[in-house]
Amino acid sequence: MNERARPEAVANSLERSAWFMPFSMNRQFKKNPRLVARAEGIWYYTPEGRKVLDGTSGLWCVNAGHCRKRIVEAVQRQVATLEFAPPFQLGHPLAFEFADRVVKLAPEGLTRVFFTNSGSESVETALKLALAYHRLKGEGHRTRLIGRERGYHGVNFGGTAVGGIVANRRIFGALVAGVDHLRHTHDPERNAFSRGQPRHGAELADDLERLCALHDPSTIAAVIVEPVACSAGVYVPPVGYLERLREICTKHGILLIFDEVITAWGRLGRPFAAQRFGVTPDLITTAKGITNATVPMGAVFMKEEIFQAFMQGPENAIELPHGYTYSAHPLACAAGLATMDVYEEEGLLTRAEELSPYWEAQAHALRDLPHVVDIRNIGLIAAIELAPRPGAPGARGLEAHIRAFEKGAYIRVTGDIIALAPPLIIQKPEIDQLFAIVRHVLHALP
Ligand code: PXG
Ligand code: PLP
Repeated sequence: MNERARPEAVANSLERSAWFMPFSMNRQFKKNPRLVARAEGIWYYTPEGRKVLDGTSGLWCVNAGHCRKRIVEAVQRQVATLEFAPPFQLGHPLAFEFADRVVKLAPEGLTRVFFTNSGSESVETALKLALAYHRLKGEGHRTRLIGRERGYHGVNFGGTAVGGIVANRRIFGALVAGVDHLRHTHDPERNAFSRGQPRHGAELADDLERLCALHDPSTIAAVIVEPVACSAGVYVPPVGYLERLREICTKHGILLIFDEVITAWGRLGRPFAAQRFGVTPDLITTAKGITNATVPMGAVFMKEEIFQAFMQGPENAIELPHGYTYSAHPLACAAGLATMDVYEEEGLLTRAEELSPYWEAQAHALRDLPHVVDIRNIGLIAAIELAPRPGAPGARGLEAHIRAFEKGAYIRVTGDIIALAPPLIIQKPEIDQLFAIVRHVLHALP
């Protein structure tokens, strides 16, 4: 056996590793690494063979569970048949087939799709489409982009700028000019321990009117929000909030972008959160679950009218000077088509709706455990917010994450908020197992 096949040998020497890990505590992690070497269904396996329940679908992306045979085999066949084809001025059949397949699942009116390789690239693409669309319509004065406090829109320049997580922004300078932010919707005083959508806060959408008054609405190109803000700690939209945001955008000719990188592909019991909430944006960004994370891919869905705005010039000119080397990569398209087969055959795009009442009850049963100050849930997502240790925000959350891994569950924490979002194939006894581990950890946690 060579070194590469021996994970223990890797673990022993990680402190000197060349890998600059993303969004990680590099030095601390490499001293005491948590590794997984194999996965199947809802389970990860450590190099020693210990089973760990994947409570977060990887990073909110492995919606159909790990190493699904059908997807794996589709990718294996594709890599041996056509491993790459340029997407600029050349095509391969799977790209067209996949595009037509996914738009059928999209909210009514979002009829066209642009492929990227990640959520971050989807966000950049959507923001650029919004700016270009207005210019093509003779409204080039619409240059401002509006995000929201606590929003996460990936890590590229545009997405970092419209994002609203301070820790992700402050060391990167001025970012992009002409960006402003709506206030966030978190209101624990009125809404703590809400089940599903909180009752209070629809009026927070009127903050967009404040920004319109400040900047003049004719300067604003687009508003981008996550229907459920997942990354910063799971903030479910108050009843009526998204509807109100939609109304104000329509009134002022502003494009509404839903960033559904996490919420699409069944997480809320519908293919898209837009369908779950009955609010249709002009553009939707997705990634992650579109290929069950087997091969990186992202996609931006848009209304027909936006697509058509680009199709007006001479036919011998490039309509959109934008795209990625790996847009519609053959392996991603093959993985995506097989993923849609699995989602459809197993009813996974609506399964979260069936599981949600049970999930909600199990989550809220943690209410009286030590440190718990709020519990939020929707679809197959739950957040358990812990009180921070005095003077050490995040320490309790991190310790919960480490202890849960030792006890056999991989759970995501952001600061002192635990976020759970298991694969959509999870069964009720496994939901019990996941919450039993969280319960055990919270009881023992100082
Ligand atoms: N938009 C949203 C709403 C996201 O959740 C991105 C954009 C960026 O996607 P990429 O594929 O470029 O990472 C995301 C990604 C977490 C976590 O632990 C969340 C994401 C990524 C990594 C970790 O909450 N969301
Ligand atoms: N930088 C250089 C020098 C390149 O040539 C390219 C693509 O050709 C890129 C960046 C963009 O890479 P990608 O298309 O993979 O995003």
